[in-house]
Amino acid sequence: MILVTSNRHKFVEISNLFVKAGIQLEWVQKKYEEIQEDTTEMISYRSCAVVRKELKDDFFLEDTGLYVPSLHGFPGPYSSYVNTTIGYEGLQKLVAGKESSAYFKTVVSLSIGDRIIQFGGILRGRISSEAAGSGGFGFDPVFVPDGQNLTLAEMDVVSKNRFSHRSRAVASMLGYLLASQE
Ligand code: ITT
Repeated sequence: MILVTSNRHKFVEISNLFVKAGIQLEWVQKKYEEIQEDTTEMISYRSCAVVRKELKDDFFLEDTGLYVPSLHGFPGPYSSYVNTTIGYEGLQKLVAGKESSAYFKTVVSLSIGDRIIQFGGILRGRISSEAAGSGGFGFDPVFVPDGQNLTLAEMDVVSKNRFSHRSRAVASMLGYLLASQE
């Protein structure tokens, strides 16, 4: 199966799950055109539809957003833009003095045969006022999952994969792929 992403961290996290499932994963490192939409589902779907025109083999990609309910869901579908502009420090400032709960949502879009099938995964937690850790990427240094004391950036890939938004979405897709192999 082919994963299309420009992000090496995503590849490392996902390949770890594929190794466990005994399915080979090939990485096509590509920055595809991300069409701005109102939802992570639509960004993922539309991106998949664009890449599908060039890539004839079956593949998947995923889009992830960080949603903060006290900011009315912001940055959500604008997470990429927020990450490259104000970064997690800017997000911490926006959340300061407000309810800090937040969640990541990953939507995998699998292009298989003549269909696009989506799989979702959510991780709930909160935005910490203190950044910590040097692992992971993006908002990981300020995101503390529910039931944990550490930020995602303080965890290794195997620990993050135990409960992350991405691992949940990919696990659903792997279940589908393994069932359709039988
Ligand atoms: P693609 O090539 O796969 O699109 P990307 O890095 O642009 O890679 P997204 O658009 O899905 O990925 O990510 C939106 C933003 O959310 C981006 O700035 C990431 O850094 C951040 N992000 C995504 N997944 C994350 C995670 O597991 N932990 C922390 N931040 C994450």
